[in-house]
Amino acid sequence: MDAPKKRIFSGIKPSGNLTLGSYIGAIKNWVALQDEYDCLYCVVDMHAITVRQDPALLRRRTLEQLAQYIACGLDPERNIMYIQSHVPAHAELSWVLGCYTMFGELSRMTQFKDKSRKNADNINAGLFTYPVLMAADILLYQADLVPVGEDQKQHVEIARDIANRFNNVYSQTFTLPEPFIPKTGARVMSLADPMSKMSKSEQDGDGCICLLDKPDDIMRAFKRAVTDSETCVRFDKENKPGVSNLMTIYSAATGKSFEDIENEFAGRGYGDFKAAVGESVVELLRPVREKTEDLLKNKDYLEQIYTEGARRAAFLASKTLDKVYRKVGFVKQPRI
Ligand code: AQP
Repeated sequence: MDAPKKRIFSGIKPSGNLTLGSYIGAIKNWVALQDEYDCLYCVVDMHAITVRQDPALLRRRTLEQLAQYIACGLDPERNIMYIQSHVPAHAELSWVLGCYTMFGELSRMTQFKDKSRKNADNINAGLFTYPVLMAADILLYQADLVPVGEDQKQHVEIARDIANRFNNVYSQTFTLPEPFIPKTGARVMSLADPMSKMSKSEQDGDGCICLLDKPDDIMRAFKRAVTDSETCVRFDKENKPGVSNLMTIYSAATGKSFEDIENEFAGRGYGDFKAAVGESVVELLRPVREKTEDLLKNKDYLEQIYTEGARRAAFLASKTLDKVYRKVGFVKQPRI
């Protein structure tokens, strides 16, 4: 008999339009993993409200994000695809796990420090306990692997620490998850400021490419991308962050190695290079944009996908939550 497939959980918060960073750093890898693993891919809307959101926009983006998952190649039959707030077990487990998480360890999370700096007028408790909800997302499904970018690695580590603590107190309950970090394209930087990450919630100006951007806008952003005062296309993250970022993007879009790219543009200026990167991204995103537009015309189909996804996720989640409630000493719930 075949060994059971390992399980993967991952999600993206609909805090802005999906970017080229979300695609290269997360979704592209998810697509590659769906054959080999048993995957749950979630739109984590509960995480999005740690930063103030416009309600109508959040609702729209949540559905658009689900449509974009499918348009990028995620198959709703093979994967469980759903919206986090549709499965109450995420919030329920999060409360329990919060009682097994230390104030000190949450205070050390770099994302909390970053986001507190950026949202100084709204440093809410949700922003602080975000990693506990993320631990619940992962541990509910007994996920073995969590594909994340470098910046989220610390959150998977804390999920592991919480799981370990709980298992030590009550006997084996949770699988200890491992971060799964892709070898290339792990971090896509802003085109306008290659020292900062390309982020969904910072989409002003030409630094950010969104999956639904039109070809002209994409080409314009790449033409304006910040490089350096040399003219040589060479991968050197420290001294040439702009060019190295463009090489990472070009490599992810075309499958070419950094060496191939250096050879292709040897003796040619940055103008040619930037145009080639822009064109490769236009072609990469064209089918995603067209398919998303089609899917968004069929809201009934999307509703069918997220309803079925939530049903399948809730079934798996209830098994873990029942076990946890029993172990911590809650009286078995009556049917109400
Ligand atoms: N620029 C990026 N390069 C590589 N990977 C990225 N990811 C996001 N941006 C990049 C990866 O996408 C996954 C989901 O991200 P998320 O939305 O849950 O959290 P995030 O990393 O905080 O994303 P953003 O775009 O920066 O959102 P905001 O601006 O709202 O905080 C993760 O695996 C992440 O690494």
